[in-house]
Amino acid sequence: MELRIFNIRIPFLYPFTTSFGTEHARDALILELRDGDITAYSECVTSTRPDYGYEDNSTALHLIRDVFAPMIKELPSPQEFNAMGKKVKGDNMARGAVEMLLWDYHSKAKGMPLHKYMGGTKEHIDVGLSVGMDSIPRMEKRIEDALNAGYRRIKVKIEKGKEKEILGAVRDRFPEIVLTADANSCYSIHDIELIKSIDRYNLQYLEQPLNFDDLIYHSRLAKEISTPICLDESITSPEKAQKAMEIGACSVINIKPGRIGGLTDSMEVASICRRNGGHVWVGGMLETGVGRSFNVAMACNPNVDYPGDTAPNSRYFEHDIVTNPFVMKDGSIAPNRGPGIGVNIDYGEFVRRTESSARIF
Ligand code: OSB
Ligand code: MG
Repeated sequence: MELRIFNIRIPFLYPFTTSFGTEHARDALILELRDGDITAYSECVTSTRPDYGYEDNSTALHLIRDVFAPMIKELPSPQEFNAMGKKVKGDNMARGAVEMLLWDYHSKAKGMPLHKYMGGTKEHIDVGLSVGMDSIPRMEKRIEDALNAGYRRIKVKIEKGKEKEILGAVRDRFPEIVLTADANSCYSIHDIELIKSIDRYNLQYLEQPLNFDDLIYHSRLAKEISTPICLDESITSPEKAQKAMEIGACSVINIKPGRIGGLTDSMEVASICRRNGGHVWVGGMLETGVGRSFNVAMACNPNVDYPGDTAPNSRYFEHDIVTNPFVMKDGSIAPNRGPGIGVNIDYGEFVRRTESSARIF
C-alpha cells in the first residue's frame, strides 16, 4: 500500500477575485492511495494562503502527513476515521481530504459510484455559477454568457464599499434572475446600515457577510435584514450547524465537504439544516476535477435543495487533470457513473502540473 501527496498548480484562465484577494492559479494538494488494484484520490481544499480560513497548504501538509495519514493504515471506513480524526482540534480541510480519500477507496472497493455509495438519490444536479469581482462590463459579460449556457442561479462576489456598484449594475441589467452575493466575511456588525442597503436587490440570500467563525452577530443581523443569510465559512461542523439554526444565524447553508471535514459530517449538516427548515447547497473551492467530483457526489444527497457552485471547472482551467471533466447541459450536471469518484486521471497533465510530491507511507 502506498500513500502519496502531490502539490499541483493549474493556472486559471482569468484571475478570481473575492473580498479576501485575487487568485491566479489553483495550488492543490492531491492525495493518491494505491492498494492492490485500487487507486483512490482526493483533494485538500486549502490554498497557498490562509485567506478563506486559517488553514493553508503548509499546515495541511503537516496535519495530513504527521497526524491523519497514520490513522488510515488499516483503511478504516470514512465514519470510523471521522470519529478518530475529530479528536484533533480543528484542521478540517486536512482531515476532510483524508476522509474523502477513504470514501473514494471504499466505494471503489464495492464497485459503486460514490454518490450511490453515499445514499445519494439524484441523477442530475442543478448548477449555479460563482462570478468573481472584475470590471462591471466583464462581470456582466460573464453573467450573460452563463445565463445563455443555462446556469440556474448567479452568485456574485462583493466587498465592502462595492456592493452598490456591483449589485446595482447586475440587477439593472438582469432584473429577473435568481441572484445571490457572497461577501466572504468582509463586513462587521457595525456595518448593519450598509448591509441593510443590500435588501433592495432582491437576493435569494447573502452569503457570509460577517466574520469567518461568527454565529452570534449573524443571528442579530438576520433579525435586521429581510434578505436571508447563507453561511459558508462559519459552518465547520454539525454542532455549528445546529447552533446556527437554533439561534437563527442563517436559513441557508453552503456545504463544502472540504471545510466540514469530509462527507460524513457534510451529510449530517445537510440533514440538520433541512430538519430546521433551512435550505442547503454545495459550494466549491475552485477545485480540480478530483475535488469537484466529491462536491458533485454530495450534491446528489436528497437534502440538497438549491443549485450549487458545482460549475464545470472548464470555466476556470484550460486543462484539468482529469480526462472526463463534468459537462453541464441546460444548467444541470450528471454525476460520474464509474466506481468511486469516477474520474480518469490525465497522467501526462498530472505530471506536468506537479510542483512537488512525497510518499507518506
Ligand atoms: O466563498 O464560495 C466561496 C472560491 C474560493 C474560495 C471561496 C469561495 C469560492 C467560490 C468558488 O465562490 C466557487 C467554485 O468553486 O466554483
Ligand atoms: Mg462563500
